Amino acid sequence: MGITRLNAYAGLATAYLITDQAEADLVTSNVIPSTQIPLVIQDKTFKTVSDQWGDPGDLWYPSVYEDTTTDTNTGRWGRGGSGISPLPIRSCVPEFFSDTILINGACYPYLNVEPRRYRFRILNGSQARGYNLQLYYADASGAEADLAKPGPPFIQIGTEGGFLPAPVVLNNPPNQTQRDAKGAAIFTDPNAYDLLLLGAERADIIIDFSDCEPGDTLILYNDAPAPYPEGDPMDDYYTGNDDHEATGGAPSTQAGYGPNTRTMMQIRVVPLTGSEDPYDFNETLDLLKSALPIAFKDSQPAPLSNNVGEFVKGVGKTLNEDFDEYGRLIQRLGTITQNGLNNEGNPTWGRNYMDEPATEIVNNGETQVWNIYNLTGDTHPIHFHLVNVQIISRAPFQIDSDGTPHFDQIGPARPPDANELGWKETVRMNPGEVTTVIMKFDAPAPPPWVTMKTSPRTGGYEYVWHCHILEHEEHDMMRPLIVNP
Ligand SMILES: [Cu+2]
Repeated sequence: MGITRLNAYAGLATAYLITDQAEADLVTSNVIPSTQIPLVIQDKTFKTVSDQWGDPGDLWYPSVYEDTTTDTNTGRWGRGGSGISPLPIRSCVPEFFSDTILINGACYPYLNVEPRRYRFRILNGSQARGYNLQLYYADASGAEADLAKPGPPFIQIGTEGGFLPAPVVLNNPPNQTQRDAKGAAIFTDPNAYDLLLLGAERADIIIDFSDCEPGDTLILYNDAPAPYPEGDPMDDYYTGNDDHEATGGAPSTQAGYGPNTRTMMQIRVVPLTGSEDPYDFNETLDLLKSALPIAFKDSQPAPLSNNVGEFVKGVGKTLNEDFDEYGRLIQRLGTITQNGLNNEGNPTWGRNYMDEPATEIVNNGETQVWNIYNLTGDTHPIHFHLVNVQIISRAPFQIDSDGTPHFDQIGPARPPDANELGWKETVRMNPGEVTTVIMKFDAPAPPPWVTMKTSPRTGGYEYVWHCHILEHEEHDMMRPLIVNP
């Protein structure tokens, strides 16, 4: 507790691939390809200067300013001419968006593919960064995406909750992030992104490269704003981006060099070896339209609600942004019962992880609907332990000019995206929206040699729900989830 963000950052991340008979049947019948490649995505930042904190190539985390010796703007994280001396050591940061994307632990990797179908198991293991994944052919340099030349489409068949009830075609053509005049993403349009993954979200996709020619080069591309959805241009690195040195940021990225958070991975098409794939994109999609609903039914619980797209009144929860006792920005979970005033003297609904009493208490086997009102300016990937949830709807709610939210005044609800149907365990919750989820709290039946222990603090089986932006979950966007035996 308190070092998750550092452990995840310092170490390599990987994933477990969990299988079952429904999946094995799809592979045996060649509906989905047997070749699957995990893509574990993390963002990291590497030091460029030697100082008392380390050397070039070492991982850098924003605990110190890189340039601590002069008041110039050298270094990517100089003091930006602040004039403050000495600069403070930062105890925590609200979030951390790095400048270099690693896939399976490698910077700017390439992958050889044959002209056939591949299955990719994608995990966003980043601290805070989201990805709007798209695929394009490379330009003449081979290093940059040609945004006018889309690559093959994706067929998404699953999420972190398992198989989808129906296949979803993405990158057909790619949806680049739509931005308003200020550069903020327009998230209220459910089609304003392509394959969007915030922290801990996962996607199971099939790409058919059989229309590509050996020698073709493709680029896996991302243009999600960070933070999502407003976006700070200083966190968006690409060739020719604006020079941000005057405000303590990075210089413009030169062609052929990093940092670059848009150009993620190069895919090189090599000649086919062995026999051709039995099915192409259209045949695969047709087969999945009949086979995936069956695999979903055989491997997943039935959906709990048919009211998808409608607002259903349930238990009210809130996502809150406050300042802690040291004046540091803090993100917290809460209920819709006001919890006093925050450090600025404004009403808050947020509670710390250890605040008594626990507020999420359910009975084993109970089904609940939660309406989670996001009072902050960020989209939070809210992650549920123990349960997978079904998204019912997202809808706007009202906040008065004095900041008072109205937990009853609901605008028109919209359904989850097609690739959010079925089961999810990490759900994007957008600012100004109430996200409604339904879930059934079935505590697992342990094997006979394991004794289920109740929590001395709360008397129940204790789980958690939390934001999966790592800097948020630790400060202090997590609450206990108590299941009464
Ligand atoms: Cu968060």
